[in-house]
Amino acid sequence: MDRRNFLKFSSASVAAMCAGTVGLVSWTPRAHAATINKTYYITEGFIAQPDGVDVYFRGFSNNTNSLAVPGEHMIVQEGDTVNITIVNTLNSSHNFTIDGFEDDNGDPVDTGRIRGGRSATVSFKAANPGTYMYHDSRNAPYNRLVGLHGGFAVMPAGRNNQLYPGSRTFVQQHFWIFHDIDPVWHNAVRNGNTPNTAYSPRYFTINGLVGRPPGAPGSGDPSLDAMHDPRSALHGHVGDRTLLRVLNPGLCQSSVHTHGNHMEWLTDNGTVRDDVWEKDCIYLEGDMGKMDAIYPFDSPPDAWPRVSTGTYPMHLHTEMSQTAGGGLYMFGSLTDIYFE
Ligand SMILES: [Cu+2]
Repeated sequence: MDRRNFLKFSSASVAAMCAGTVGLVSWTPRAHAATINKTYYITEGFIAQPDGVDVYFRGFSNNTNSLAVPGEHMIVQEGDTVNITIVNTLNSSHNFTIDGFEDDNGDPVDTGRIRGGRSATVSFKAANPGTYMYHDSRNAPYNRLVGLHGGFAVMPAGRNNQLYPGSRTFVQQHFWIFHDIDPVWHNAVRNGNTPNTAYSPRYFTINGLVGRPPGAPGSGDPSLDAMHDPRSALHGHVGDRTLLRVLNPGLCQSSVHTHGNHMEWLTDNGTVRDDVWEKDCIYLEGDMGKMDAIYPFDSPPDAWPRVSTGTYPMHLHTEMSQTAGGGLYMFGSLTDIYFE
C-alpha cells in the first residue's frame, strides 16, 4: 500500500488533544451517578519516533483525523451508566474490551468482532473500582501492540480521593501507560501478516511519548517531551498525594523507579496488597502488567537542608527502556516530578 495514503503524525496530535484536562481526564467528583457517552474511532497512520523514523500504529482515536496511542483515558464513577461506541474506520476486524473488568451484573465488557467499516456499542453500569486497560484483544498481542489500548478507571461511589473504599488517599491522579515498540512487528501487522521475527523493541514510551534531554529537538515541548507532557509529568506542592495508575500494554517487564520520594504500593496486577510497602522501585510485569501506587509528595526525606521545591526524575530501571532506535540514550520512558 502506498504510504502516502496513510495519515502521518508527529506525536503532537496525541498530547494536544488532552491539553486542559491535566491528570483528571474526563472525571470530576460528583454526588450522583451519570451517563457517560464516549466514541472511539479506530484509525491508523505513522508516528514519527525521536530518531526520525516513521512507525506504523493503529489507535482508539477521538476522531477520524487523528491517531491516539494510547487512546484517551476514561475515568468513570461506580454506578455510572457507560456507553462506549467504537467506529472501525479500517478494513481489518477489531474489538474493544476492558481487561479484567466486570460490570454491575458481573459481565465482561466486549464489543465482539467489529468488521471493517462497521461500528458497535457496549453499554454497562460501572462497578468494581480500580484501574483497567481497554484494548483490542483480537490477533493478540499484535493489535494491542500496534497501539489499540488505553486506560480505564472506576472511582468508588461517593469518594473522590480513594482508589477503593478504605484505600490510602490522594488529591490527584495520573495514568502512566508504558509501551515498547518493535517497528518490524508493526509493519508486519500493517501488511496483514503475523510477525515472525524475534521481538526487538526499539522505542519505549510513557503515554505515547519519550523524554527529550535538554537541548535535544523537541525538548520542553509538552506535545513531544514526556518530561513536560501534562499527562505524565507530576506537579505538586508538598502533600499533594498523587495516584499513579500504571499499565503495561507492551511485552517488556519493567521496574518503575521514582526519585525524591518512595511510592506507596497499593495494588499488584489488580490485587489489593495486604501491606502497603513504600518502595522507590516497583516491578511491572510485561504483557499486560499493572499496578497502582501513590507518590506522596512528601518533602524529600534525603535532602538536607529540608526542601520543598525541586525536580526529580521518574524512569524505568531497565537500561534499554531509556533509549530509542537501538542506543540513543535518554530518549525513553521517563518523565519528571516537579515539587512546586
Ligand atoms: Cu534513577
